[in-house]
Amino acid sequence: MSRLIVVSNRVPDPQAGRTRAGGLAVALEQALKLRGGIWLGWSGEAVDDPSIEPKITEVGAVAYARLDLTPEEVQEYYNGFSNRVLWPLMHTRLDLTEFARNELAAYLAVNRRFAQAIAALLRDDDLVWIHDYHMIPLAAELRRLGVKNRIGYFHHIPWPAPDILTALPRHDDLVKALLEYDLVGLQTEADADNLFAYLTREYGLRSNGRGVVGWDDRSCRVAHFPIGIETEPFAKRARRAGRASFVREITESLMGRKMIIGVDRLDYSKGVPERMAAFEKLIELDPDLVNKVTYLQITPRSRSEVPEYAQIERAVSETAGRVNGRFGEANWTPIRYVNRAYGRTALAGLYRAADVGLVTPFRDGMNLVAKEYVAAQNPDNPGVLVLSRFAGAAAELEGAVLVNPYDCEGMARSIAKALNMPLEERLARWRINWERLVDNSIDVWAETFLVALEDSQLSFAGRLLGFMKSSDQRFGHSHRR
Ligand code: ADQ
Repeated sequence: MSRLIVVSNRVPDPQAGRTRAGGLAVALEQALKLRGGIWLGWSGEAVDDPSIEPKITEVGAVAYARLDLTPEEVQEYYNGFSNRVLWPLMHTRLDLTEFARNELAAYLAVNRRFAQAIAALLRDDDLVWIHDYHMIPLAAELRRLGVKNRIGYFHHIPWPAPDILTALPRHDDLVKALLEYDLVGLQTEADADNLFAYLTREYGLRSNGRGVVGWDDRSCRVAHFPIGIETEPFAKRARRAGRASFVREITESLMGRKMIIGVDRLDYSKGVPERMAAFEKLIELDPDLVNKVTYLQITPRSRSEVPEYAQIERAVSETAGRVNGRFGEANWTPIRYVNRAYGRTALAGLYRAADVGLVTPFRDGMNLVAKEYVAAQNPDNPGVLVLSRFAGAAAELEGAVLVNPYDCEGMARSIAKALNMPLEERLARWRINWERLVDNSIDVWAETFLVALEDSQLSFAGRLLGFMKSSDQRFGHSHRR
């Protein structure tokens, strides 16, 4: 079995306590332990004169290789191009996309530095798996250094429609760099369709029917691999958490009221203020709910140095304050809004204690909270997932009550429906969702991606025969605009 090299913007610190490690980190570590290998990325530290070589910590068969960045790189590569250009663009928020050429230069430079660090550690047969939008040009940089290994990329966030992507100056460079991967994984079929639509429109490239596009002597397979969660272990955690004093205290404090839960990083893509407004509308439409339902919104701050995140923080606090001021009573706070992170077990227990899981992003690659909420439910008396149709998870979780986050009243009515849903319907909907989660847990996801990546060079000869391209449609020579 080939060794595995995982690359992501951040690498977990193997020496830090890991009670908060999410399913993705656990699954990647599992794959690394199985194959042996290296996890390389940013240490999270900013220093004036970072070493070119990563700090390496070995734990069993896995080496954690952590690179520092300069403060300017953090500002321009991370806060700038990654989080003020690619993040809003990929979430179809052109109004928030702030393109600056110096930030693009820093983004490319950091990718080049990562590529040099990886190339120095690489063996011929290693599989390389790169994660997320911070690292799109990494394969191109590695190829420039002569690396011939199989390199796969997984895009955790949505891939936008071609019209949106082409609003990015130098979008073609970004996509050309993407095509240097052997395998590009997206969350949903719709995301993959958006990328194919771009490739066809801009370059005249088409899939050979198996998701492979090619040009000159290279080829790239594009496919969707919906990410999952650690389904059974998370369900077990939730069962155990029901007995924990922390969760019991919270359920007792509800005094028999129903609970709605929302759990999100504080991010404008998650639609938190609009969700609170829908909760306000719900009480407005049904005043009988006064003092009968509590909405707990758990939202740790993220990316606080990016101005749009300070704005969303204000908007969420203001909306929660308005709703609580308007409907609250001395003995009832309609919205409990907390800005902190919880450990996995506490979170699992809170999901289980909630009658409704409210997940209403405007756009989301997948949304793992939706899946965690389902996994945490009591199979004999499950709560109801109310889910935005624009979350990647909506393509799989057919048992959810789907909502349009742009429609405040529609969301309010759907929450009411979820709160009043009879047990039989709750059971039927939950079972549909649970089965999807069992079939596609995160370890299955990781293995499926890696097997596809391993296969990607084996079928190379076959691909060359299958390409649907003509000489005037060749990538790089046939810009139609
Ligand atoms: P995120 O945008 O971060 O991920 P999501 O998929 O919901 O969104 O994952 C968030 C994770 O953080 C969940 O595991 C959740 O439990 C955890 N979390 C959130 N709030 C927390 C809190 N207060 N305390 C503790 N943990 C908390 C990106 C993409 C998603 C995609 C994932 C994975 O934006 O669309 O699903 O990557 O590919």
